[in-house]
Amino acid sequence: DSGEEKGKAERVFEMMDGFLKNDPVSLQKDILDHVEFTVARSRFSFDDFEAYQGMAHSVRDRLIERWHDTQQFFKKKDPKRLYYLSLEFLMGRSLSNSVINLGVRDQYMDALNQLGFSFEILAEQEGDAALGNGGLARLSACQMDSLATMDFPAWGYGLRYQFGLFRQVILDGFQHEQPDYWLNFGNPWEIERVDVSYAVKFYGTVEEKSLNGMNCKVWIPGETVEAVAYDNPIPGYGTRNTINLRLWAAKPSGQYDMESFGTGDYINAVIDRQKAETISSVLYPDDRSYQGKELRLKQQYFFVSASVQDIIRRFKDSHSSFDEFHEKIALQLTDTHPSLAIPEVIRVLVDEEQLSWKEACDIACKIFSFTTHTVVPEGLEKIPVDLLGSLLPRHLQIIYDINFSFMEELKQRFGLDYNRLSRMSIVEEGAVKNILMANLSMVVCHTVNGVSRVHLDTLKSKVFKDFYELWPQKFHHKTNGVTQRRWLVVSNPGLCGLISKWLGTDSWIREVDLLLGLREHAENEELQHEWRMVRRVNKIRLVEFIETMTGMKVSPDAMFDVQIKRIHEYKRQLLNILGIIHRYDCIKNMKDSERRRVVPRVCIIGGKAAPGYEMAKKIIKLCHSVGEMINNDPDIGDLLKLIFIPDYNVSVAEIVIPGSDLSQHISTAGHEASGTGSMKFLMNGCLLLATADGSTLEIIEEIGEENMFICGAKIHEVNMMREKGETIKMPLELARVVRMVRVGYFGHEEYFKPLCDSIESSGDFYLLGHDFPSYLEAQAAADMAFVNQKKWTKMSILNTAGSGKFSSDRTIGEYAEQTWGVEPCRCPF
Ligand code: GFP
Ligand code: GFP
Repeated sequence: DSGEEKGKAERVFEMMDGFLKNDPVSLQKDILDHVEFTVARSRFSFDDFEAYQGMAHSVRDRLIERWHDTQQFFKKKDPKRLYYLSLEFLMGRSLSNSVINLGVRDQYMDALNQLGFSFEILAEQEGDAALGNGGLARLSACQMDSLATMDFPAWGYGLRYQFGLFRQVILDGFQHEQPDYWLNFGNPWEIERVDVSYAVKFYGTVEEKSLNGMNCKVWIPGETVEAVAYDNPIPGYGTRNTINLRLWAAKPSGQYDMESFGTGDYINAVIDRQKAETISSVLYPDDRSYQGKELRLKQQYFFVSASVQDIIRRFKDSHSSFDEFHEKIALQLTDTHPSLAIPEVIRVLVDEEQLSWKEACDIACKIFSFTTHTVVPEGLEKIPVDLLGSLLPRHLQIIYDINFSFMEELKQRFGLDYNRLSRMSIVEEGAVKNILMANLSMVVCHTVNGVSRVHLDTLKSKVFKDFYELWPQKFHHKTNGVTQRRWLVVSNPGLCGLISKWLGTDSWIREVDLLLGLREHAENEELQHEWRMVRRVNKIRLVEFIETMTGMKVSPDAMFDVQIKRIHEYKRQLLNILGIIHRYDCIKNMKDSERRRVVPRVCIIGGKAAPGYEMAKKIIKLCHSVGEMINNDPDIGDLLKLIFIPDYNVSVAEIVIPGSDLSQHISTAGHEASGTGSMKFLMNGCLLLATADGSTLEIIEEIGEENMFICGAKIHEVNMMREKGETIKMPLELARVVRMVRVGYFGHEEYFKPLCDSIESSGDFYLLGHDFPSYLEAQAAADMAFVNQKKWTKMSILNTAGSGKFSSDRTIGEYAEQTWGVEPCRCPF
């Protein structure tokens, strides 16, 4: 920018190199000021938590400064913007990530040291922001980091749940769910925007009115709720750009309301109003069936409506017609959860902005893109027509109108092929009529993306076969990725420093492909030695963490074998546990001379089960019962341990991943759309034991089969076995361990019976029987490899070196270019 374009404030700002100073003395003063004036504790006496709060507020100031600059710059440049709509963001903690991305970590460390505090201890004071369930939600968080770092003019939109994902408490081996009071101690990372709020309407009726000689639909709502914005600045790394994640909270509407307050029952009318807040009160745990849940639908519409109003308001601030709307706006739908944005945009454009139906639909078709994160048709949302019609009467009409035009288009193309029409219709007929949100998204969005290459194949050949035949050009995939800022720089500083030392640069933090440079050193003895040392330190950190969480002492000499992810039958934690029982049984029956050759293992499992998912809860209990037996068996000692880490979340992952040797990703092939946990382990030099599913297939291409342990049926084999309904003869080893569970070797035989039955008498849908032998072989291969530490370390280095493709920077670059058509817009000062 030329000097003239800048205002006075900007010039002063540049001269001063920013208004806020980042030298240790200025930072100390800022921290102490916040302790005194924001936290209201004496600056001469405060504890770790208060110091954390003071520090967090001083970091927040720096975020806000850059965030303003970025937003002003975007306003001035008016680039095409991306709006990323997701009902879930799993952000985890913000402190470390923020100071790293702002480039002030070392300065803060110095400042704190001089004040007598430790950065690490303060960082531990922060709770996790857990506004999401699992993969989809963490993906959204990683993608925000990449969008900011790569300077894209992007905003995220979501819901500010008062209660995030439940806390998992284990009592006697059983999971119990407790509310997550994450806001009870304040949240310095958000900015409440009382100045930014919108009315969101529900229920009521639609009336026809004539306006300027035109027939218009007017929606008279039955309830109005206020959406208030909470902004969460997202700093990029190595750039001044700081983008916004705007989360909406529900508040009672302040609108004058004669009806409810006219009855004289003032107190009850106020209490009634207060109920509005329940809309954003709690995140639904993932049970894959929200069907018919009114509150869930209200949440979806609430966040979508506020976001769409905000987007249109911002656009109108600087444009006088909608001609350029599609050139300035891309709207990304994360799964079908935000797909009500489609009828909402059309409604606002037609009913409120008086565009024609055709103009509005044309715009919608140009701005929306959609990514699906599931492989199973049951995972796709359906909304009962009655429910939608009562909650959002105008939207139902719009969806019917879209469907009508679509059905006409299909008839033109395929004739009166009623089967096809009914398969593709947005409206599902049946005892209960449903709106199929995925079909709605298919019809309107210009692009539908899968989250890995093989996921796209499944979409084309199964889930959306008819749509693929109709519009092959709409189908693409963007293999997921994770951010190396969070998953290496924040969580594994040791390895991070080592990588930079050997590459001679830390540029890989933005240009992750540079990691490939490690390949040439993979056999270098000095690097290997340092690599092992760093990994050892991480293991010791994990050992200490395990002791704090579970009271168990484990040896860092053992192989740490980890499976952390949501508990689900398809992810097959059960296969892992049965494998552990097998190992236990083998060790028990060994002679002393044989035992000496056993590679000691610490098996670590962590993850939450959806509250209503009984089988998953049984798996957690089984893990505890088996652990109880093994861990207390004097015959076994350090040869085998089984640890369940309770309340798995982002912060737990940050400690566990850098400290693990082997990690398991053993979904039944064809069930994991992508999988992103594997990518985090890969980056951290942990070896993978995996089935050929989802993104693993692409990982194999990057690092080579020889650098991981692959097992299980391939996708086409799974499909064939299921089609033929073949029953596999139960392998003897598996039959033996299942029998141990069945006869009560680990107690609770009645409670565990359904787990045994799922393998032996209900058709073994997830194919544990088929995959067990090859799983044991892969485990044996891992043992062999671990004994040769040189070889193991080489594989570990090659894993990190080959992980570049799985950075969310690559994913976002592809989306920006191929799906959204947005370009970087870098804030210059
Ligand atoms: C955004 C932010 C505001 C900020 C302006 C200008 O506004 O807080 O003051 O940018 O920096 F939300 P809109 O883009 O929403 O108009
Ligand atoms: C889903 C899929 C995963 C995929 C993520 C992100 O995860 O395979 O990696 O979305 O695309 F199952 P969950 O939200 O179901 O955990």
